[in-house]
Amino acid sequence: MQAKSEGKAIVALESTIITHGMPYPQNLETAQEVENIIRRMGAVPATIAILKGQLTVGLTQHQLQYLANVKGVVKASRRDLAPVIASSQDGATTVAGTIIASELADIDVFVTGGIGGVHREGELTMDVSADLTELGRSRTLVVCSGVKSILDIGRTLEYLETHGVTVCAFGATDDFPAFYTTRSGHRAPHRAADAPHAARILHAARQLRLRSGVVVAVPVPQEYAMDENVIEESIQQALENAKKEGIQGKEVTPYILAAVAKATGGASLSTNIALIKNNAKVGADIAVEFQKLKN
Ligand code: PSU
Ligand code: MN
Repeated sequence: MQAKSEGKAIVALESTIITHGMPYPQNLETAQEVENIIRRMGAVPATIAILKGQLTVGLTQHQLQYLANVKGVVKASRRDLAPVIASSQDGATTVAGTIIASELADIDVFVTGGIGGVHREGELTMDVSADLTELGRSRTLVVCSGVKSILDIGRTLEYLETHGVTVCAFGATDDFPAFYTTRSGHRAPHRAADAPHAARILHAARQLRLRSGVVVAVPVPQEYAMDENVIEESIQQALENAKKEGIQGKEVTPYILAAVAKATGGASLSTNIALIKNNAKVGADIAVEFQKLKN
């Protein structure tokens, strides 16, 4: 990759959010805007996906447009990567899948909206996102807005602790954010006060040769945050419907995301778009700062 050989700061972006997380055309518009924000911050965006069996790091505009529109893209987490490639299929990488590709491409920072987690009643269903185990065995720094309250946030934090993932709340807060809302009521174990601080944490982790990741959790800007009660009500409803309809496995997260967006009349989608743009700014800032420490 040219950006790599020139020593530029690169920011990885996932593609499941494009194919399974947002409807067209907002998915494409958001993906393009996020890339532009990263460029304006002086870094290079690299959206990652599998195209006709080819693991592609740094989609072109044309490839981005294709992915945002095409049907039948496989949501690809760790377990799915090899079969999708072997069958020459299109695959959208989840956070876990994108982390694997980022490591292969030697990209240090990855920006997304929300990571997967331990699902509510996960102690019974054992539905725990592979994103969490991947964070435990990768060196990537992931910028996100915490996990959605469709998940069990307390247990998600416990699971991350078990796997040795460094979790930091970003800015002047200790509260781990809950994606649509700025606070989850759960304390993040650490704080990264600003981008240089986050970069120093990543640098220290590298010096220690830790083979585990860092999560930088950035709360959605207050003016775009949703009302806690409104969001909780639509989540409850969505979870009930998912159960009734027998939604299982990898379908659960996309189903609930779509149901919540519908129930909130698109308000959750606007919040989702606002927070990922803000995360792109923070992530690019961290990548640029980290690049300085590396050189
Ligand atoms: N959360 C979101 N939007 C998303 C996802 C999560 O707010 O698009 C996607 C991410 O790609 C994440 C995946 O890695 O869902 C997690 O899916 P699962 O819960 O099935 O592991
Ligand atoms: Mn799952």
